[in-house]
Amino acid sequence: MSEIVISGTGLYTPPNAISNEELVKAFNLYVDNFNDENVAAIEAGLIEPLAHSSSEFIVKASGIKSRYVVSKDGILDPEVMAPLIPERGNDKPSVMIEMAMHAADEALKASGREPEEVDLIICAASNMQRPYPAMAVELQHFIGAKGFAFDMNVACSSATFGMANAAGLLQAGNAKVALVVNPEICSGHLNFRDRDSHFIFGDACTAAVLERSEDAKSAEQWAIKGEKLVTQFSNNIRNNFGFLNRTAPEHQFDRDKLFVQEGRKVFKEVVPLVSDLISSELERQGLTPNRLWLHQANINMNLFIARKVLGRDADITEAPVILDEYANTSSAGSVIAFHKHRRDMKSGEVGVICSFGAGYSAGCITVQKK
Ligand code: CO8
Repeated sequence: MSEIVISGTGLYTPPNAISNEELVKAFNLYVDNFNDENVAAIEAGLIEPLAHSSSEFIVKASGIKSRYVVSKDGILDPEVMAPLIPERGNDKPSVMIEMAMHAADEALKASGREPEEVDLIICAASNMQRPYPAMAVELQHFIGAKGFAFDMNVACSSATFGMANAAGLLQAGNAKVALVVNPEICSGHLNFRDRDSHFIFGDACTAAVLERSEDAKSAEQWAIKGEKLVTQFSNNIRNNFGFLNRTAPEHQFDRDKLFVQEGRKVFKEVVPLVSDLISSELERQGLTPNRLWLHQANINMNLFIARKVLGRDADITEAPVILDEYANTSSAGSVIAFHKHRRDMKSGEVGVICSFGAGYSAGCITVQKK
């Protein structure tokens, strides 16, 4: 079987940063307005007053200090509390694909490939801007790629599941140059009025080029030594938005039509699932990791997982953190960590790109620098 390599990666970071302080200020204004407007009902005991959020809590509970978003103003307007992204004509690249084009451009340049050499595109993300035509086919059109393209959604694990699928299709001879993009506009499905989760997510897009080792020509290549994907049903992270919502109009805009989670349960259940996945994969391959590029949801979660896998505390270079700056960018997170924190590694060193999230789903790609 041919060895598959990652021959280039790219990252698109939206231009608008929001600090915890800015986000909390807007949230607390919304809370004050709500409590003022409902003072009579609150005093009568008919509804509970809303509570303030705090930057200190956010940093302590998650490690998140800021995030980037596609559109900032609406999120910080207590009357809106959502990004405002105007619709575009069908002849223009959609927002997700514009992000993907930036990330793809960087990844293709790094791999020494031209867009027209790409013959497989997978757009793997936790939400698609529309059901059809596939986002990936739109990207294929706008960059002038050949072959075939399709979308897949495995929530936060979309990138690793996408890479594993691309590797399989390359190995089977269905394509020669694969591009996997992960445009995540998490701000579009986050409830900025929910104190428990308003701080969790940010927007970003990553891209990776995969090809057979014998075809690759980039200076830096990462051989895929193994892939392991797992899923296990859970209602603890859920979003019930979908095409049937309008068929039950009385519930169309309920809270569960955006991201909802039982964060503490997720933490407890996913840490062992992921630690076991990475450890068993490395044992099966007889490899010792030099680096863990983990999904970027929560710093405490990553410290736990790294400690279980390594059998000791990881230092910051062994399990790099980008969630402090980017927050949780869903499937893009582990790839951002890989993209930004690998240049110092030497030939022969091994790392694990590992994602985990809703489903539950977890994906683990072991790579070795050539
Ligand atoms: N400010 C101040 N206090 C707060 C706030 C706040 N904003 N929020 C909650 N509190 C309070 C609570 O009320 C509670 O108070 P009390 O103790 O008096 O009851 C206290 O703080 C503790 O609350 P929690 O138990 O909820 O806090 P945790 O320590 O558990 O931290 C976290 C919450 C950060 C959410 C944490 O549980 C966590 O990170 N869990 C893991 C979650 C995770 O990894 N989820 C993966 C989701 S990503 C995914 O799958 C992709 C989905 C698709 C993308 C969607 C994009 C929108």
